[in-house]
Amino acid sequence: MSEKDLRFNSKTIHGGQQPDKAYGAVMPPIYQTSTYAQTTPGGHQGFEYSRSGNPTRTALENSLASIESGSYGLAFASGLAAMDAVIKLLEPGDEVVSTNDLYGGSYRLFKQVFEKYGIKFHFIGMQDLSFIESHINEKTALIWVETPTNPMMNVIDLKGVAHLAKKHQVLLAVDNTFATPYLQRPLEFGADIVMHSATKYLGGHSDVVVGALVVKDKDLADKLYFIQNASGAVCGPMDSFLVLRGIKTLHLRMQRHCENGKAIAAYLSNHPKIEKVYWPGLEDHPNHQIAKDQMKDFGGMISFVPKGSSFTDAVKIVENLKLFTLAESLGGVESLAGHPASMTHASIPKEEREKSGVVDALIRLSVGIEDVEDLIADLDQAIS
Ligand code: P1T
Repeated sequence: MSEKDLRFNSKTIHGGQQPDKAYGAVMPPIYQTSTYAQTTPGGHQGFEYSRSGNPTRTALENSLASIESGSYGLAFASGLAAMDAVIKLLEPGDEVVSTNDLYGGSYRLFKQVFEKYGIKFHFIGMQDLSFIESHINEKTALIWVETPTNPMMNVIDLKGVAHLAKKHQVLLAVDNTFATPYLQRPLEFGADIVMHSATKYLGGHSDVVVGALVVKDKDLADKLYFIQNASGAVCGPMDSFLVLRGIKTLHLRMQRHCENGKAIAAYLSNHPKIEKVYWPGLEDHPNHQIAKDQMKDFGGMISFVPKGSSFTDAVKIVENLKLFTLAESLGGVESLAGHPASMTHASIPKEEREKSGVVDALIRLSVGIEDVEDLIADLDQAIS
């Protein structure tokens, strides 16, 4: 059976993988080496220096390409390092149209690092395709989409945006961290680049910081590989191994994240002390129909606002949680709670942040794969 014929769950385990050539190890060994012996200058077995390439990293990169329906994968030292490589494709004077609701660190990278090199970013709501199109001009080189967005859980029409990108001949990059390829595969909708913070669901165990890019086009892959090697923020062999191991159970974990997410979204929606729940699986979510069309299920990320709550009340709730750990990050097997305004999104100015709904009282949950009754009991005691 050719690998292309494999279904998604089989690809998480077998995609891009072969037993190791040396001893037939089923799991790619951790090639913890910086360099490789050469018989004559340039006479090596495919690897010469571990910034340029490492067999454990290659195994991860092949797996990433397979599960995202791409042809080429690139693994970086973090999600932000992967994004940094994408923006380095651009030239001074280029413009980027980006989602306005996105991870605070992504906003900080665009605004505080790359704007000073003459790249201009337009941060806009992406619910309306004609509004996106009105921000595309002859200088636009890239559309940057995060969907579902962090932390407001807006869902953006990937097929629609890919159509716009093709029409105007600009690149489309999609941060697929929240959805993972289990729920949606942006390259299948026409995106050019998929990006991940593999720190999250792909790794899945909160034990590693890694980033990833996947593309279909050879030229684009070559350009990104050049940047990866020239700038050097590569994923190390141990971290590559951990993410590979995580990917092998991605489908099982995601299934449970989605089931638990659904139960908790329903619990919060019916709670008299909760004002608003943001989860794309809820029928009253403004993008519920798009989510149904482009995602397999709705994921385990939920944001909510308690009724009449202030900054201090929201902080009190997250402090009262016992089974949910108060922490940055998401996507691990254990449930986490965060307060975006003071944590993950503190680097976005308050007025900017509040325009996209990230108010002081907002709480974000990364629902893990524990017994959901225990998670609900924990939320219950913390909210009351
Ligand atoms: O942390 P790093 O691996 O560098 O990835 C950055 C990143 C990029 N994109 C999205 C959608 C993200 O959520 C992140 C990291 N986010 C968190 C740490 C967080 O708690 O939201």
